[in-house]
Amino acid sequence: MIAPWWQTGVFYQIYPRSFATSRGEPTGDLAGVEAHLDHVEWLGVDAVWLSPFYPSPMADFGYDVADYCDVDPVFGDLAAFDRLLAACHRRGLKLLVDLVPNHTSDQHPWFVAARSSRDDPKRDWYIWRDGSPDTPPNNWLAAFTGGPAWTWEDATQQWYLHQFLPQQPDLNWTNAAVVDAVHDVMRFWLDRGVDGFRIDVVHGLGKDPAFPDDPPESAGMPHSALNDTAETHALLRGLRKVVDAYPGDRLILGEVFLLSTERVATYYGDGDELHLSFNFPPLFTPWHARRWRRQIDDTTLHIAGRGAWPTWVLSNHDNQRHRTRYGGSEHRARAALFLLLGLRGSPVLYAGEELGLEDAVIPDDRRVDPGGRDGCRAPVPWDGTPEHGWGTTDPWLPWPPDAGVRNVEALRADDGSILHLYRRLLAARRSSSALRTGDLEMIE
Ligand code: ISL
Repeated sequence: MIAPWWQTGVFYQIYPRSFATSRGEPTGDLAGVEAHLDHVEWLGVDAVWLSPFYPSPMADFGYDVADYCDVDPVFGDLAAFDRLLAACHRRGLKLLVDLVPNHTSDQHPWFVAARSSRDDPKRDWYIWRDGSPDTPPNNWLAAFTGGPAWTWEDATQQWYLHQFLPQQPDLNWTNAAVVDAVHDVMRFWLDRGVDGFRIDVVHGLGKDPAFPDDPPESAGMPHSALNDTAETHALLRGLRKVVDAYPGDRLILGEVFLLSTERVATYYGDGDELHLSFNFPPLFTPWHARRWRRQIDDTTLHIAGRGAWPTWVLSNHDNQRHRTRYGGSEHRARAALFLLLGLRGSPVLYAGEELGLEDAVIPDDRRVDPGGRDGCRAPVPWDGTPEHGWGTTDPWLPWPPDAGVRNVEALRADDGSILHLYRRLLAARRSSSALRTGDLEMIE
């Protein structure tokens, strides 16, 4: 059998706010992405994953979605999306959009209706509990705030659940109408021609119906890193059926943020849940051979061991860039690429790592993310001018370090740069079936 594209290809994550602007704004947009696809194609990746661009109050910079089927004016409009998708396809690039089904924005019309009254038909689309205003229904903690994962609604005298910010209420996936509504959202984008979805917090959808307290040994952990229930697997089989009904190998790549590879592996099901899953324990592993060896063995045992295909990722929009995490040395950033592209599985790159970018230093008065993740979201510098190709010297976040020399134009002009190393290694991987689909054997 010929391996599908998502098994042989390399993914490239674009965080649209920080990639490129077409109109000299402090934030990037879809037309800016389209205008820079030359870079993506030249680099030699196979698929783009685009972080959310939907209408959003931006409490979580787009992971709080107020309309799943439109584009926020900050990023453009649906026509701009269609142009970007067509441009990707013309260049032979696949395009994944980010599906955020665990929660909506509190400004989503569904939640606006749900919170309006206990009798509203949408009330049960979210998760409500009775109780007294001073005692949350259980001890679950929200991500980013560290406070309870429940907020008391005075107007209707109930708590609602939010595994993330209070502005991100969790949808109630036991309600069949919610399931149908999200399936329809998927069809909306599949019909437009997307090649699949990266699915946010996909392990979060199902909840233990007893809503038990999180155990004392995980005190301080957000519930979102612990939620791991049987209910979710049936829901995933449902999502999988939606994409499988379309021709052309459409993909679901899930974000399963559980800190055990053995548990992550279960979200592949029996080939009937996720095609691919992120697996973050390696991302959190320091640059240390023995520790990495253990992660690789774990992945081989648990993911490859059940006939599933692993993914490997070192950087994304939620974590310090790996160059910074590994101590800042460019030598190490280069070595890390050999590791990333040499392992058995599908690599996912994060835009800017090919420039060897480090996290930006964010002064206190420029911090905007409630989760403290601004550093890795600094705008990509395209050239050495003070505006770095953005048409403004003052983008939404400070530039990454050394942007005057560490930018696309300068590194492209230097054949020995890390950017050229990325391009050469990606080409080597593409031309070697051993690197793309071969086995992995460890040599002591
Ligand atoms: O970012 C984290 C810790 O700093 C993770 O725990 C993160 O919350 C987890 O990976 C889930 O992330 C996803 O969903 C969040 C959103 O803020 C992240 O950007 C997204 O990747 C809520 O939608």
